[in-house]
Amino acid sequence: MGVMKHYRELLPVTDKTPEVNLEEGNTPLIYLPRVSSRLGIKLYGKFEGCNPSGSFKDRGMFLAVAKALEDGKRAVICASTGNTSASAAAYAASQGIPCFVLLPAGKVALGKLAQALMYGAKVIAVKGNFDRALELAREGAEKTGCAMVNSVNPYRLIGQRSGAWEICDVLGKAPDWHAIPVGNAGNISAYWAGYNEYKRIGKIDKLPRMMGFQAEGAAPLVYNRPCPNPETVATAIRIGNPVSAHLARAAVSESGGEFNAVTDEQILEAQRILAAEGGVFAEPASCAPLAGLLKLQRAGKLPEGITVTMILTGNGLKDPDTAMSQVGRPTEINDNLEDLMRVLEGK
Ligand code: AN7
Repeated sequence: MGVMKHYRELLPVTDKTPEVNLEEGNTPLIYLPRVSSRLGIKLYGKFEGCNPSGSFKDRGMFLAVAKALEDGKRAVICASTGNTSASAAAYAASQGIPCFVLLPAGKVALGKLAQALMYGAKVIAVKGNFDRALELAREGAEKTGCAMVNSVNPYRLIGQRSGAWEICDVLGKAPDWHAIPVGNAGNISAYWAGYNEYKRIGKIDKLPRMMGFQAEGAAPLVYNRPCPNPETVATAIRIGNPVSAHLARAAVSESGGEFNAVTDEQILEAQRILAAEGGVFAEPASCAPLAGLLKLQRAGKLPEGITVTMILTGNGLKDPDTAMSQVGRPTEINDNLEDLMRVLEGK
């Protein structure tokens, strides 16, 4: 039914807000038995790759675009490591308004670039990193009056609270730990606000610990200083100066959680484990939390038996290049039964 209809009473929508709906939200919360037993916990993955543009960004984008239209804006602009641009482009297309996206040149996964172009956005490749592209987008928005739909737009984070509400609606409570990748730091802040709101209205009585995971080469929140040249295979979270750093720090300290860094190698290992032992294909950035849980377990810092939800923020299909760089190639055979039998019998 879409997030606006499902959670209307918790959202700042009025009779004047146009309905914007690509049937986002209501994504599966998948119990992962094999990965759970490896870790000695109850592990659920919230598969945000099932959203219409393949990432969690859709949860807030419908609202950012609806409010932009309500305010009389007639175009949207954003900077993006890929998923925000795909989402903005999709919702702008659905409403027939122009969308401008600024991407760090050469550092966006192929699927995301294909999406933004297919949805008809004006795609601008900036010779610089995401942080610089974001500054430019903000200046461009100010000069032109385009609606800025990065997570500095408050409606984005309000819509993204719906992920927390869905988890609680399914589990009947909040998890013990909420594990999430952190880039520009909006989503962890939105989830924390969402859990708190559910507690305030009496839907849950206990809040989770917020566990934020960053890539080692782009970990400003872990090391408590901006990272001028962020670098990681998880291009979605290749961000050195998160705009919502203050909110994310508050979420972690208020909840008794922590930030942790994982290496690219650990991220890719986690991506393979999630796919091959969980049956879920998520993009590299989305696998930082699982990499972190594996790391904490090895250090003896993962309490046994706890319930953990990890947010699988984007679909693995968005970044086929990174996936193919780690797996083997198909076994090729001639079109006869003998060749096939040799393979089936493992010869
Ligand atoms: C798959 O698209 O910042 O901490 O420009 O695509 O809320 O930024 C993407 C971020 C995690 C980090 N996982 O979330 C963008 C962008 C995936 C992402 C994050 C992103 P935030």
